[in-house]
Amino acid sequence: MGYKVVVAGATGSVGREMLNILAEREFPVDEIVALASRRSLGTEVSFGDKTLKTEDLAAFDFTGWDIALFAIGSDATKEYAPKAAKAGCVVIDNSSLYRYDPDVPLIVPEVNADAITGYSKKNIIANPNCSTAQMVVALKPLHDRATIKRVVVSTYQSASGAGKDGMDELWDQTKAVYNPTSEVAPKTFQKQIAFNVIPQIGDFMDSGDTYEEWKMVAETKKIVDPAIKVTATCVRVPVFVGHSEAINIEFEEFLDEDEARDILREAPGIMVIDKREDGGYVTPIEAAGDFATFISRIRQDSTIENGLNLWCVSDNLRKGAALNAVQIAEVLGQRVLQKG
Ligand code: 11C
Repeated sequence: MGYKVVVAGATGSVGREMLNILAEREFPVDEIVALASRRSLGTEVSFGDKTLKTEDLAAFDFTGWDIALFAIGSDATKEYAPKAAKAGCVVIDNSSLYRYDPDVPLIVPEVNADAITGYSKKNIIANPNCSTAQMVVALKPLHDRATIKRVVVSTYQSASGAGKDGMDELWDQTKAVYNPTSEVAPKTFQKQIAFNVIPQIGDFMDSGDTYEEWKMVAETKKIVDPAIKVTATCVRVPVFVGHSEAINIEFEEFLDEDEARDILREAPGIMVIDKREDGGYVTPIEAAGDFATFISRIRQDSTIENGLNLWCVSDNLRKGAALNAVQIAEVLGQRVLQKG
């Protein structure tokens, strides 16, 4: 016996990946429905070797459905998540709406799977921001060994973090660079993204940080440890899929780079590719389509007593969104619902 699963936002980049990953990981599905807004109604989406026709989210009755994976943005989530949760369907939500709610667990299964029991307060579980998810997978095993005091992270985030519109803008602007008569003005991004980098992801806050930077701080504290100090600079780069991060970590205790490499090699969800030679590291194009968070360039930071630097790359649509949501569904199934 398996689960009755809903994927809401099934025609978006993350929703499509949710369906792919449910099929790839052979999640025990008895019945599945792909929901979309009226605008994309009837669009066909793949689920393994099957094709599903999307149904209307606005008219859907969640009664009798076990798990709903939501990839519909905060506004629509505000309307539909309480409706689904009230009908007894556990919502795993990819938007930021519930992430900072103390009554909603925010989960990265490799890090804090035990928090799953908190789901019952609202019948909702939050999926973190993509740039946080891959970073905390790397931080947790190191924190367990040497206690992290402070993290300084700079991100290099792909256009797909802004969905299909972001990828289309990068594609169209790139083509237009070779055809100057067809200039494509920035719309999804604040400045030209093709052949450029943009040090803004999300709106500015009073502190001068952007919302994306604030999320990395707040989410790391909620998922790993509130005592960890984080400062982030988030940058959009002209890459289609795969977020990269240069992470500087200061520990309470000394942690040797070789020991850190060994710890990370053994840690769940991580692949260490760290050869000190030309090309002996992972780039986003290689991480795209994969499940793993890749760690490279592990080295001592000799400017502080207990410091390390590393390079962290992952598929933002997968570990950063759809894969993590499906992993949460797996934990929910195995530990709580126990139907599969
Ligand atoms: C980006 N990280 O790359 C964002 C996308 O809070 O789930 C995901 C936003 C979020 O633009």
